[in-house]
Amino acid sequence: MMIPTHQKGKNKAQDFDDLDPVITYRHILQTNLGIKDPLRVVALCDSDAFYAACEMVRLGVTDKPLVVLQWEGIIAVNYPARKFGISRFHKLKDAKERCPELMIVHVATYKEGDAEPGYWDNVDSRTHKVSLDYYRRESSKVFSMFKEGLPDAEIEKASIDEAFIDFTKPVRQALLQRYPYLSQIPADAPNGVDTPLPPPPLIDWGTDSHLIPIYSNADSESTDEETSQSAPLTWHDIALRLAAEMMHKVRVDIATQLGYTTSAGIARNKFLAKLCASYRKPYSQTILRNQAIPCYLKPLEFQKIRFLGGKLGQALAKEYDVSTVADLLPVPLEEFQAKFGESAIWVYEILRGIDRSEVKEKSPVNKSMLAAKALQKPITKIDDGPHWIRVLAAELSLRLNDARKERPNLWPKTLALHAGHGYGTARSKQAPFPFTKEVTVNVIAAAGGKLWKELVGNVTGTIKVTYISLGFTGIEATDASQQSIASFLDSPAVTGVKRPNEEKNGKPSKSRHRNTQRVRSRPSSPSADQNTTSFTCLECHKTLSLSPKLLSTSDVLGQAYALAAMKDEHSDFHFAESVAREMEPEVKEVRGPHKKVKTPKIQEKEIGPRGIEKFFNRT
Ligand code: TTP
Ligand code: CA
Ligand code: CA
Repeated sequence: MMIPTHQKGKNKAQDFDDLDPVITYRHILQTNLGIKDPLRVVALCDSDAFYAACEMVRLGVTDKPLVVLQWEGIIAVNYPARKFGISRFHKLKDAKERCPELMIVHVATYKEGDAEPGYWDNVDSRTHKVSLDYYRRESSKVFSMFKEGLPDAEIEKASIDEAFIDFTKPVRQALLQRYPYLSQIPADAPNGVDTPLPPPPLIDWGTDSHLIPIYSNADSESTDEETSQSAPLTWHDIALRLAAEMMHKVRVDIATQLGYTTSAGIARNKFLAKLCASYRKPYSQTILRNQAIPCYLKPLEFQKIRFLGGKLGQALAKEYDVSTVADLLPVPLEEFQAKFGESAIWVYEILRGIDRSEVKEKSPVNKSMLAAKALQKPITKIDDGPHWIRVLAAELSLRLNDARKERPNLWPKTLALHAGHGYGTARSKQAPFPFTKEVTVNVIAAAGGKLWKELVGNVTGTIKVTYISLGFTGIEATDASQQSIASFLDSPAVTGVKRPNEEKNGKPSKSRHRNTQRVRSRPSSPSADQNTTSFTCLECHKTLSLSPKLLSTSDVLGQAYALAAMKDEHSDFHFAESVAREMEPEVKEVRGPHKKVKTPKIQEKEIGPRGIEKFFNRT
């Protein structure tokens, strides 16, 4: 381990000094302490081999080795197949060699003429488009079971197969119910409500969870987990235990009712919960007690921590010539900030297991939906556009109608068509979406077809389109009176369709498509999961694309990895930015990856390249 000499003697930074905070009656009786709550408990629950598990449920397979393919690349491997040493990084040929009886399922795809995606024998990326709709639906089912099973918890869907669950509220209720004496401040309590709680009772950690060892010499494989836990119990430990019981019950219910096994991590914050969720996959849950945090974090290679992967992790490794969290602990905060900018405080804190982000339920309505396709075989004739528009329309129709099952009055304001060559500026057209009762493939394809004509109709000479997307924006719930307008408008006798919102604004649109306009940027959209060469960030709506050099190769898997790495790095940027925003008022002007904040030139010069952000891919 190489520690710069000038840091010797500055060991204060190594302290994990808040692992056993004093917990008083105020802490148990007050309910709005937020992230400062010493009884805070957060879990991350992730589905095991999710796409593979979805396919197993669909096909009624229970324990056969199975992988899910997207074109030539393996994107999910079930646990029976992992026993053969197969991973996502293998070529299909190698995977088959390792396990000749391997079941191989290609993800569903859309092809023209079908309103629903399907599973076909011969899929071709030149004519088909990947559909993740089935996985999205199964994901919603799992998510609904979290919500039903844990009505008092705050739940944040973090990705297609994982969710953060803030157990603080239900755990507090359970604590007061199980230990009712906690709600009575004793008459002789010296500091009233600020008196520490009495010592906690002894508890049995049970058998439903693994426990991360507290001592580094405890070999967790061979040592009885209970004996590696001999640190005095705290009320926070009891809170973790109660959360573990609730988490376990929901996980068992999900496995029994839906057939999906999940793994969960339970700890004091989101970062730590996520970090320990995969401790013993599959179908397991893990508790990280506060006392176990240092022992768990210190030996970790910091570049494997999601937030410290990518260029920032590389820069840290290079700067200090070290690899583990423990190696970086002696670096004082001031030094991180001098080298990497003010917002480097989050690096300093993450290394100590501190994460101040909240579990926040996201809005149930996705404001936009995008169906996109990168075309290996470019569209060169205007007449070839409608094929892809129908394919994209089928996906949009399915997704909107899925969303409408939950909220029947959802309505998209606008339909936008983007077509581009490579990943330069896309040409776009958008128009108010016609107000019809049923949003069928035909309705969308007709509206999209019209946009296509407007976009390319007057182009003379050849066209070359390698990227095409169709998207809804401004999806909102209309109210009941607007719905009756919808059914009125739906009648074929009605022409000159008006949209309720436009009526409210007193500016009825003259015709469905008259106010189409050129827009230069890609649409605001959720991440275009299916696109294998670029993605649009959910948060900043920026589209990031693979380099033309990589795109010109036929290394589909290499492209997939590069794209995954780019996504990770980009979301790390947002993480850094959000932490900086939450904690450091003076670094509020840290630029997002999408917008430039004008700063006086002189200041820019003084600051130089702006801190941490230079370590993130921004295009
Ligand atoms: P993960 O949760 O990363 O992996 P997993 O669920 O397959 O396996 P594990 O048991 O280790 O959690 O991803 C969830 C799904 O997302 C996965 O089943 C397939 C999809 N996915 C991709 O399509 N491409 C990728 O690069 C990754 C990482 C996942
Ligand atoms: Ca998973
Ligand atoms: Ca996951």
